[in-house]
Amino acid sequence: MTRRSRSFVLTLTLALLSPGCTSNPPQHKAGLRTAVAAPPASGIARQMPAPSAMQATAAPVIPASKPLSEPVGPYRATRVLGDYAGYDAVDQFIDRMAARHGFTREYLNGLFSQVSRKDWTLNYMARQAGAAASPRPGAWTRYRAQFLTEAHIAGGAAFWNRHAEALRRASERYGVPPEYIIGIMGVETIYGRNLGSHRIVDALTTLAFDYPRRGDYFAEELENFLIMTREEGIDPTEPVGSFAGAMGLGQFMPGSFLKWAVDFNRDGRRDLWEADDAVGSIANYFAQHGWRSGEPVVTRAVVTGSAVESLESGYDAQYSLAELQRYGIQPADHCPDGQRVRLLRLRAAQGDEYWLGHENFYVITRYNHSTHYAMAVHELAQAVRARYLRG
Ligand SMILES: [Ca+2]
Repeated sequence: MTRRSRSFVLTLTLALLSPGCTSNPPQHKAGLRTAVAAPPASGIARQMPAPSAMQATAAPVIPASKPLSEPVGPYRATRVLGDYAGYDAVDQFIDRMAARHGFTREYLNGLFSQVSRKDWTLNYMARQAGAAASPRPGAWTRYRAQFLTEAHIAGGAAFWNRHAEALRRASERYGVPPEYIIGIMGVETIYGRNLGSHRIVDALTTLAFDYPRRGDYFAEELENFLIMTREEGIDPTEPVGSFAGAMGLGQFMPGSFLKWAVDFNRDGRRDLWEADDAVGSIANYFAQHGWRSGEPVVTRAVVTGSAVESLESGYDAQYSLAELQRYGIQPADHCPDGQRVRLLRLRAAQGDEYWLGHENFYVITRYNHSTHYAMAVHELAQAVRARYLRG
């Protein structure tokens, strides 16, 4: 049996089982999930100008617990017309969506006939691919200045005041302090001010079929997006967001939406453009990635001598405190006992700064694989907290 026909049988089995099993979801869910390979998605986040949750792996998440609902929108065609006419890869993608998820080809042909190829995005991605990888002196100071602005800090304190109840509830349920939830939204979108205006279906289709370097990743996100819009009853041409397909206040990619978004205001929908759902979803994302309630994020390091320069640094570079001590590196404050830390070097305008990143720092990098990103979230969180408490 081919993979496609096997998927079709599984989908059919699922569709037949679902109606009578609402109180006991079928046990096929896990098997279906693992039937789809998840490619690594690292690397691209560092090349993005605006941070986003696109680091999350794009393994399609198959909604086994709900019966299939009808996709939304008046789309119907016998073949794809427009920008994506004649793309074999698009036709194959449509075949896969039909076999694996029960979409009709007529609907998807009609939908993809409405999609625009975004040449601006392709040109931008091509330029980014050649960008320098290692930070130059002063890089951290320049990066930080984009996010530690008055608009970010005052806006964060105002957001906290406006949404105090949801933030308190999320903090209690998931163990994540409000200021870190706010820090993510501040860095990502300035609390909804910069949500992006690119149609998600255009962004993901363009990157899936015209950007070979990461085409597989974006094709899986496109698959997740179509599942998401069907589950949530949204016309796929409606959602807008970043040029790379990230959505809402926290800029979730569709795969992250399916796995970690929550209906935190309990209105029956997961809507990441709505503040309460965004707050709960970001807190859930952190909790599911191992946030440790009550533990610190970073500790400043005091460095003696120059041996530190021979050590690898970055959010993946882990050491024990004893190892670091041999290289002249000590924490400036008390650190949690017995834990390994990550040695972080930030290239500030006044010289390099060294910090020790704890587990919670690493959790922030799961949102975007970047030391600069996680440090900006941390510093903004602290600045917003100070402003909020000042009143
Ligand atoms: Ca909701």
